[in-house]
Amino acid sequence: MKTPFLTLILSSLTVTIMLSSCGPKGTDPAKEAREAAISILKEAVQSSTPMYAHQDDLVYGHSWNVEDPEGDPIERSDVKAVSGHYPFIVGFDLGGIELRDSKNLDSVSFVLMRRAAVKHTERGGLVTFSWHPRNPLTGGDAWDVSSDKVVQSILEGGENHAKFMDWLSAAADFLDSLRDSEGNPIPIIFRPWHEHVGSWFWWGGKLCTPEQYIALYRLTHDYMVHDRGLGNIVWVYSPNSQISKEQYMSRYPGDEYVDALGTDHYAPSGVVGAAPADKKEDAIEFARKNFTEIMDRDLGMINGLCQERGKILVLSETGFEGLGDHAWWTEVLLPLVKKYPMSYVLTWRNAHDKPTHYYAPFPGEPSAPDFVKFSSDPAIKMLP
Ligand code: BMA
Repeated sequence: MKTPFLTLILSSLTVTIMLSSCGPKGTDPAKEAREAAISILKEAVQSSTPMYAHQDDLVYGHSWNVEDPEGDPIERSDVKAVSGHYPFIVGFDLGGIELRDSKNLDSVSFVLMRRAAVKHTERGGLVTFSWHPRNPLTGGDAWDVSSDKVVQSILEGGENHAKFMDWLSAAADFLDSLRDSEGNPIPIIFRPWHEHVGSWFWWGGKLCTPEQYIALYRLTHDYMVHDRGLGNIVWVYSPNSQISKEQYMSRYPGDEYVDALGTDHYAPSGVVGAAPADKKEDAIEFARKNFTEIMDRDLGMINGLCQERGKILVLSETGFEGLGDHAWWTEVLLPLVKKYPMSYVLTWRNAHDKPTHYYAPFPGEPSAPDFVKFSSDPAIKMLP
């Protein structure tokens, strides 16, 4: 039973909570951050000038790693060293935040990640987050597909639901801590539960039903947005490539949960790497044709969905591992990003501890001159 006094306290508490989520003059800084990001993303589509994005660009590169997470000036970037510009968008991965680890699955300190994300935003760029969390049922990693009961176990009513809500809470705490120098939330492009039609992550196609996947995406969205007030998030849906329209849509959480539609697809770099010297040219030819055909089919299909539903097209992950095709940027990627009106194209990380695991150039790398042409093409947006 509520007494009148309790009612008064509760209603003044409600007003206080409502006011504290609003900025001066009743504005909502989270909503404003989201709207600002959406308008940048849409403008890139409308003007056919996609933004270039690179995973982990500011926190390490091909042969370097930030040593001092708290004090580093966050100025180094392989992409900038080659082209003179930072990527417009920098990607980060939250894997590890679920257990409140101090570093993510690729050993990036979350303190550094926070500082880099805020700094990049203050320079005028945008940031995007993927998440490769551990397997909440087995304790293995995101790639542990030994059980098809994981998603079921974390949804409402499942034995790991409370544990999973704690994982979401840890991720939300981190995302909520991404604030500019005035304490306002920065825009966040979030891409949870990606590549989910294939079966290499515990949330993949053979590991849960479409209903369970949709429930997982909606649970994540609703918890972040409604329970945690993270209205600054732009939501990306990005299944893996080489799937039909029916497969693409079979696990779609709904238009009210998703802002951008994407796909992850990589060039068949292994074919080029394995070819003997006298067959390299043929292998490159094959890789170009194969990648372009698949991308044409997938981006054509997803672009159609974007037109139908008023969503933003993105190429959420791509690249040629090791860049064995030195003209890949202008011969392969550029024609594709010019053909489909996409908002951004993200190439994956330049590992500092795996010499051949890189997807962007660095000084002296053979595709660097071609990347300079790509990044200075009027169709590509780098950070000015
Ligand atoms: C993969 C590889 C791994 C990495 C993972 C998450 O594609 O780059 O080395 O741990 O992404 O970033």
